[in-house]
Amino acid sequence: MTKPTTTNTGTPVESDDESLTAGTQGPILLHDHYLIEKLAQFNRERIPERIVHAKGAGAYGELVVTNDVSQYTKAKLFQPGARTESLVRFSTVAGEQGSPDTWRDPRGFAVKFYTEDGNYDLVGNNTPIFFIKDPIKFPDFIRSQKRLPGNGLRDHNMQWDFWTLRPETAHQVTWLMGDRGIPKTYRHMNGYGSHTYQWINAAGERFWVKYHFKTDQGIEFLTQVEADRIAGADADYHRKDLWEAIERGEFPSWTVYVQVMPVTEAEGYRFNPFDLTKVWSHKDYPLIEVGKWTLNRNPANYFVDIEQAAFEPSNVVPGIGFSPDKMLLGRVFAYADAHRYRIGTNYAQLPPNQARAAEVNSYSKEGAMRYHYNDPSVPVYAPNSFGGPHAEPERAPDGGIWDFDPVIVRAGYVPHAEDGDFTQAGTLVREVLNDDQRDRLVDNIVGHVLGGVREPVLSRVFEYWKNVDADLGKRVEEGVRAGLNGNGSTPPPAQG
Ligand code: HDE
Repeated sequence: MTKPTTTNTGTPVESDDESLTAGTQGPILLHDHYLIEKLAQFNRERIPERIVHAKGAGAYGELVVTNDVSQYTKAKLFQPGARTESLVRFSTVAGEQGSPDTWRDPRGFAVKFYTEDGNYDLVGNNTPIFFIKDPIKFPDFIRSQKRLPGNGLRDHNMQWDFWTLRPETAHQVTWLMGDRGIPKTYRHMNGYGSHTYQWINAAGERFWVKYHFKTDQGIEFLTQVEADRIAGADADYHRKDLWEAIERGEFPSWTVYVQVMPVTEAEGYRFNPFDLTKVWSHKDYPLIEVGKWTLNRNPANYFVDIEQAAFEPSNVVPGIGFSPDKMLLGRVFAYADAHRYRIGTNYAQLPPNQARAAEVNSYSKEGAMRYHYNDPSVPVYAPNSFGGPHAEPERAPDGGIWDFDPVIVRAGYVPHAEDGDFTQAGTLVREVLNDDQRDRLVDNIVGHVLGGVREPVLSRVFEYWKNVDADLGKRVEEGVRAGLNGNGSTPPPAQG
């Protein structure tokens, strides 16, 4: 027996098929408020898509801690045996909401943990690094990866113009143009916190940490040819794969590890440990197992659970803090700001964003779409004499404190002994990739560059890759020149 259709306020409706008119061919009547409600609601069904990471997929799951890392952190979700409900959203970066899942792009790996001390969000990617190291470059970087202002088209020349003018991008671009740039599915890729975070143990001792989510499904990728074919056949290939795997009861899982660096070692480490374009060698700081993270429940409603999900690096809990990584500190501001704009000021009251294991006693009140409110007997100001919530510094996350030189400057990081824009990209190419992976890297770069890169950018591309690795750069230049008109000549320089 189906339920009766009602208006949004529960009044049964006369018809979902015919509008109210004066006679069968007369005017539609203004007081057909149900018709008006339906059309007005339809016009307002969309919220702005995420300005980056607009296309994605998500699921619920849980983290089970399998090792004792309490010597490094007092965070309750990381205590031995702890089980914590979790939500994840995987995504691409540059594509709009309807874009193909299999475009070459880093993948978002945004994890929310509903801990008993409030929500903890670890908003990472499927790569341990990123293109840039200062948040002030982020709008410029993203615009160079999206669409030209005139014709609204994406443009490889613009992408490579930015990348080759900011050489710190080389490490991430090497990852992007390699096999990791197009994962076979969201289940067959690793996740990383990417930034350096701070862990604080019960004794108040501090450690720098990096998170690794290693897929238990194994790393698998799509070649550019496979990805292009799939993009044409099914734009939602990765979203469908994740949904169907969980529906089949084939719950994907990842083993969570951390690298731990004593705070006293940061200054002297051969790479700047807070530079988001760099990794820490696993030889220097081996992976320490933390637990098993499994996805075992599909969202009940895509819009409510995933489109309205709000992940923010500012959501940290006691035992976890920030670090001098400027990109992390920029994100600590930006995400909640984006959510207030994109979802609405009371977004933390929506189902996927509500604290589940912790009680909320904030002094926030009113504002658009509010539907949870404090008990009217609780004062709406602090301090107060009537039992309102009060801060408990000893319980709060201390956000992470660290020593620094307080002189105010606008300057890049001071390079450490082995820091360099191309150092780790070169190590990746020469020591991590095998011959087949290097061959595919060259092919992918050549194919992407042949997609419209022109002088003066083209010469910089060849120099960029020769700086990463001389042989790789030589192969890229040969491949591109052979591809351009077949006789090595290059097209006229880009106009304007
Ligand atoms: Fe994001 N990023 N980001 N980002 N990011 C957003 O938040 C931003 C960066 C990442 O599935 C936005 O709600 C700034 C690094 C993921 O909902 C926005 C900077 C990493 C997601 C935003 C960065 C990420 C986002 C867009 C430079 C990996 C999707 C809409 C300082 C470590 C989360 C939104 C989801 C989303 C800002 C750089 C990952 C605009 C300012 C580095 C996975 O707030």
